[in-house]
Amino acid sequence: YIPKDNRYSYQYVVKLIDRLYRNQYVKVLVADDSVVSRKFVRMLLEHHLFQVIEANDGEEALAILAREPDIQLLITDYNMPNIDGVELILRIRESYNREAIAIIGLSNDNDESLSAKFIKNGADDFLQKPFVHEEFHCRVLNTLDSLDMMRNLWAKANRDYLTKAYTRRYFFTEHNANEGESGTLSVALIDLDFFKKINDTYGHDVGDQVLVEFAQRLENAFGANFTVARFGGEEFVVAFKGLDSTKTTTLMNKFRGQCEANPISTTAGDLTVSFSCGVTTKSTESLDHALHRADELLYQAKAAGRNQVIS
Ligand code: GH3
Ligand code: MG
Ligand code: MG
Ligand code: MG
Repeated sequence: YIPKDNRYSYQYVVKLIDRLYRNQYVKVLVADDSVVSRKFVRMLLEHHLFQVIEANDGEEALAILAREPDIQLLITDYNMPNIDGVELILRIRESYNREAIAIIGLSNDNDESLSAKFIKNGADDFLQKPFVHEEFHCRVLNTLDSLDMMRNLWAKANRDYLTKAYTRRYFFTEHNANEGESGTLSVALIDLDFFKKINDTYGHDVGDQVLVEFAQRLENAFGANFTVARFGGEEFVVAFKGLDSTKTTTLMNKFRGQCEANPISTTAGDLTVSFSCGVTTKSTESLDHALHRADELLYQAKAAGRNQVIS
């Protein structure tokens, strides 16, 4: 795999080897109506260890994407029956942004405006057929590097470093993006009870272990249509789409029971951790306003002796 041409830098070769290792887990979709062209691109990709899936037109590419959400790269031809490559990209970009999937356009048309057309409509890059193999590999590599970088940045901004729960920032931006959506939304504001005592007794590391496990339990507790975010130190929020506060309270109480019954195992032994919770349903008010109410209910739960959910 190491290029014969020794002008490549040591760093480039190291990057290539690292990339080759990761390529085994990367799915690439190749959409092209020409079997010869498709097989050729498959051969080049498989030479670099990628998992390749083929589509012989745009419709098939869309169907494959719908059932295989973990495809990282689409390489698409321009001229294809029914929908062409640019139209295909336009449709994909309606629901997949550049962090979701990278796209490279291909064509053997002599139309000089085609590369700009591809890129303006959502492709990350374009290659004129026939191309030099080395150029193909460089462009695929660069495109996937950019995708990785975008995903890393996204994760850093939107996932909490310690618990991997969503950040406060994600919680609000996601909600603002869906502001126009109708439907019920309930929020549960959670604060661990006497958490400072865990830190003081067993140390900050053990406190961290509790936070990680607690966030994981929240993430696994409620099935679909909910979002868990870490709001502050030992404070979490869960937003439930389509549930009123009565149903949300029932779910939170069930979760509270599970926490009571299952101590969290840490390096300092098994620790039973309880939490207090305020639950409310958002009306036409702002999210801030609803959270403020949830915070007051949480305060009441603390004042009433902790380890309870109040709505
Ligand atoms: P209450 O039942 O009233 O909520 O009591 P509490 O002790 O949980 O409340 P308090 O707000 O006094 O303490 C929260 C503690 O959480 C204080 C802070 O040191 C700790 N904390 C915040 N962030 C982290 C973290 O990332 N890791 C660890 N280990 N502790 C944290
Ligand atoms: Mg074609
Ligand atoms: Mg607190
Ligand atoms: Mg607390």
